[in-house]
Amino acid sequence: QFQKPEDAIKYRKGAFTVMAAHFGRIGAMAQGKVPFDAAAAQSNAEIVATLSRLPFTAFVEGTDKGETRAKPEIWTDAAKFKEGSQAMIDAVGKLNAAAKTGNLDQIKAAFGDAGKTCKACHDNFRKE
Ligand code: ASC
Repeated sequence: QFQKPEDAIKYRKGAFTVMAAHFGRIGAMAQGKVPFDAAAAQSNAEIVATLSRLPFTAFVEGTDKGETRAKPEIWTDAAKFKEGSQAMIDAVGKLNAAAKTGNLDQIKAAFGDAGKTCKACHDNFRKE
């Protein structure tokens, strides 16, 4: 699937970068930094939900060296990493469902929950 370890690293970082950009656009609305736009929230949440499924195929063994902050625990504690990644995928799925309702309070709540699942993996599996 990936020719070289660097390709896998680039791929997953790219997916996370684009996901963070779109997640952040919802966050800006959730935090009142930009006016709420239900259609924009919906479109951003859909992108986040799709992207959330991509990076984890690229945590191939041997890709903890080079331009990455991935901790070895990703591979030594793979079950916990998998659980954390699934929690994030589920949470952004709920954010996507909330965005479809167009209800800002629901979006705010789901955004907060999703952010916690991002942070949990960063705390456990990402170097400073
Ligand atoms: C973001 C983003 C993350 C998460 C995380 C939540 O907007 O880019 O990585 O939220 O900061 O704690």
